[in-house]
Amino acid sequence: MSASDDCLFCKIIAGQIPSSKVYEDETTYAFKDINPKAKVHVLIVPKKHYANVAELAAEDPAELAHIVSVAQNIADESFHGAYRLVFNTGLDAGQTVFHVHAHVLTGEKLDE
Ligand code: IU
Repeated sequence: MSASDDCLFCKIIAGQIPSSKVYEDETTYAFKDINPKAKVHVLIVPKKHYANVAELAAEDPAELAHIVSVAQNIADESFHGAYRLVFNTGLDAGQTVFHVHAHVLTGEKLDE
């Protein structure tokens, strides 16, 4: 784990860059994706900086489980508990921001 001064999501969490907040608690922050791929597209991030989901799972599995429960709550409120949870991991899988984030896609029936 190495927090970077250049990390966009660290700056969003710190309030240095504006975001559309959906949920926040002591360890976790969730906000609307600026380029939504579904009716509801939320990013959930741990406040601590981890580069990707594998690093988070190894270093703080409880936080990973918490992120899943936050995703579940968002989907319960917006689409009867149905959702897709995606962690792009690595450049070649489409990861563009290297602060782990769960994409929660919900709010409508999703393409298979
Ligand atoms: P990715 O899995 O690393 O590709 O996802 C990064 C996401 O962050 C992507 O869906 C962007 O639309 C989103 N995003 C954002 O919500 N706010 C920003 O300022 C930037 C990217 I840059």
